[in-house]
This record gives sequence, C-alpha cells and structure tokens, in this order.
Amino acid sequence: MKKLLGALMLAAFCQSAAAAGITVGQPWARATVEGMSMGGAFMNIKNDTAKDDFLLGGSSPVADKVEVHSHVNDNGVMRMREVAGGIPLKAGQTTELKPGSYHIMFMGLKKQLKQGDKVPVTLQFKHAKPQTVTVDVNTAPKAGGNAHNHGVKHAH
Ligand SMILES: [Cu+2]
Repeated sequence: MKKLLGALMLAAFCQSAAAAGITVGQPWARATVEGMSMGGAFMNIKNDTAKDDFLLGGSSPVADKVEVHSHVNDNGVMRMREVAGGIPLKAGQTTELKPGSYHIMFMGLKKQLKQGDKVPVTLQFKHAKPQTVTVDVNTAPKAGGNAHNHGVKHAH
C-alpha cells in the first residue's frame, strides 16, 4: 500500500512537472488502407508557457516526412495545405488538431496504419524542445469520417 501511494505521488508529481510547458493530449491517427501513402494524426496541444509557440512538423519511423497541414476553403473546395511557419500554439491556450482543421500528416507512409497500432511521432516546435508522443491508431471517433477525406485534391 505504501508502495502504491508512492507511485501515485510520483505520477502526480510528474504530471504537474509536465504541465509547465507544452503538453500533448489524446494523440490519435486514422487507420489507413493498404497502399495509402498518407495518413492524418490529431491531438490537443496545450501551451502552458508565457510565449506563443509553433508546431513546425516532426518525424516518425512510419513515414518519410511528417508535415503540419490545415484545410483551406478554395472557392468552395476544401483543400489541404502545409502550414507555412507552423501551426500557431497561443500562450496559455489549447490548440485542437482535428479532422477538417489543423492536423499532422504522414507523407510517404512506409506501412499501413492498423487499428490498435502505436506510432511514435517526434514533434518539432519553434521554441519548445522536441517531444515524442505515442499516437494511437484508431478509426474516426464518430461518423462524419469524411472530414479528412484524402479523395480531396491535395495541394502539394
Ligand atoms: Cu493533410
């Protein structure tokens, strides 16, 4: 029991230590089908520092490149674009990366992302130190799974 309490206190300590900085919550990626070369990943990024930061991109062993994208409305057609300068992470705020909005994109996938897979992704920030997170591969949480349809023209 004492041991358990110690472990709990340690966990609580680690959590509060991690809170002063950039915290990544609920990272997940959409499962892909065989032969797909791209895949999207989503997460919440909390910037608990006093200064605005930017998510510039990253790297992962499962892809040639990891880019940061946004969806833009181009004359009524939703297209994805790499975000120049990175995804803004305002000081004191949580930025949501979600389907149809900002997202992380695996470019040149080396393997199929299957439901239940855990994929390490190292995120690069403009100011904060790089952070490696484990992304859970999942199907979309709800219906409306077309929001990140890669049938839309990719502006690359
Ligand atoms: Cu994209």
